Parts: sequence; structure tokens; C-alpha cells
Amino acid sequence: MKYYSIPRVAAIHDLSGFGRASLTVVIPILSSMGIQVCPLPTAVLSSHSAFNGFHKRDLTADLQPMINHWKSMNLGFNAIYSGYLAATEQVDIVKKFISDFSDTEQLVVVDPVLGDNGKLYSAFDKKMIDKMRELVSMADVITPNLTEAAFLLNEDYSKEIDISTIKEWAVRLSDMGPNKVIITSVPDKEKQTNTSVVALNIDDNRYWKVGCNYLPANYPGTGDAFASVMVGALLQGDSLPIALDRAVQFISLGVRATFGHGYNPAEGILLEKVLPSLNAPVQISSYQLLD
Ligand code: PXL
Repeated sequence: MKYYSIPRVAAIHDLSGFGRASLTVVIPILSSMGIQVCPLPTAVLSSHSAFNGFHKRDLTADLQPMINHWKSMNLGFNAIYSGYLAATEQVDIVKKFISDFSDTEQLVVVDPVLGDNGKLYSAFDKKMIDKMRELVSMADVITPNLTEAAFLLNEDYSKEIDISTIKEWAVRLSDMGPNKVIITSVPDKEKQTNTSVVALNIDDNRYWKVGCNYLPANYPGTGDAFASVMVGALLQGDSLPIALDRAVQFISLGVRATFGHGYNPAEGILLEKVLPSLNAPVQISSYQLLD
């Protein structure tokens, strides 16, 4: 990996003005972790798409000219990190960006943003799922939630899924290309608000699990926050299970800081209250090695 005094990430996500998702989450988290974020915005929206009546400007036509400028400046990145893409045509642009800017030591993280709770986000259709598979094949690390994992594998989404099936899904996702597969929002059959994150590292063929005791509320943008902490932690040199622990603990803290206020969950977790915790060393670790 090239040495920069501050590690540098190209962040390919949308900018949603209200609601704490995508770049408004990615930038503060990575900046707090001492990492420079260089955004390549895929779209500008007045709010994320869970609010009614949002206005959106798709930036597909602007992406390549922006990338060309970065190329002319000979920029390099320690990581390329993609999330919400605004149009299927953007996938080919991002694929080319990865191959043009990649060096062997670089981390490529693809958060295959497609949907949640068994449903596709309103802007997407089957074509986006097909294109997202192509992008996943170029990644080192992917962070699908259970819904996205099901779409990528053309499987049915079920909250009744068992751990051996999740492990099998992780293997099939890694067969597409990535050597670290991290599946979030894996339900706990016993308790609805408990979920876990299950990860497979192909390099040593080990599976990890971190349980999360979330409160009964759904906050948009938590997937973006989770993946961003993962990117930051891996760039800081954390092992996969410690990075998972840090990301889960950060989201849990954010959910707890927010839940007591009883405000509209669509506004996202009160990130501003918990950002400083990213600078604290890991105090308790709860990861489990699965057999
Ligand atoms: O958090 C994922 C996300 C990102 N960007 C936009 C979204 C969503 C989820 O709803 O609407 C615009």
C-alpha cells in the first residue's frame, strides 16, 4: 500500500441532505478515525429515499469526468469504498475506476446497497442486482445485509435462516470474488431485536460471529455506518474480528443514544453523540469463532 501520512479512501456513495445515510455518515466516521475521505458522489438527494417526496439529481454523467480529473492529478487511494449507486450504468464506471486505480495492496470494499428487510430499495430493480454481482466480483471485502445477500445469491429472504445456511451463503458469496464476506442483520430466531454479524475470511478459512442487542427500532444509515467503521478499522490494521467488534459496538452505542429520545427513527442514529467513541481503544470484545 502506498504511504500517505493520512490513509486515503475514495468513497463512492450518494449525498443525502437529510437523514444521516451514505456520505453524511461515511465522511464523519472515517474522518474521526483519522482517514481522509475523497467523495465521488453518485447522486445528490434532498433526503435519503425513506422520506416521501425527496428530490434527486443523478450524477451518472458527471462521474467519468470527475474520475478523469483525479487521473490527471495522479491520485492514489489506500482504499476504494462503494455504497449506494444511483443507476445501473454507474456500475461499469465504478468497475473501471477500480481497475484503473487499483494496486495490489489496496483495499476494495463494496457495500452492495440494494435493500433491507427482504425488500429492494424503491429506486432499484432486478437489473441492479445483476450489475451489483459484477461489482462484488472485484471486491476484497463485501458487507451485504441478509436481504442483499439473498438478492445476490438469488435466494429467498427468510428470518428463519440458520447459521449453517448463512455459512454456506458466505462461501457462495466469496466464490464470486471477495476474500472477506461480512453478512449483517442475521436474525436471532429467539429474540426479534437481536441480530448478528457473520463473517468469513477466506485467507484462513475462519468464520466469526458478533451478536448485537439492538433495540426495537429501525434506523436508516446503520448499514453505511457499520461498513464505514469496518473500512476505518481495517485501514488502521485491526484484525477482522476486532474490526467487526468495533463496528457492532459503535452501532449499538448509536442506537442506544438515540432510542431514549423517541424521535423519528428515519432521521438515523444520533451519530454526533457517539463519534468520539471511535477514538477509544476496544474495551470489551465479544466476537466468537464459529466451527
Ligand atoms: O443507507 C442506504 C441508503 C443510501 N442512500 C440512499 C438511501 C439509502 C437507504 O434507504 O435511500 C439515497
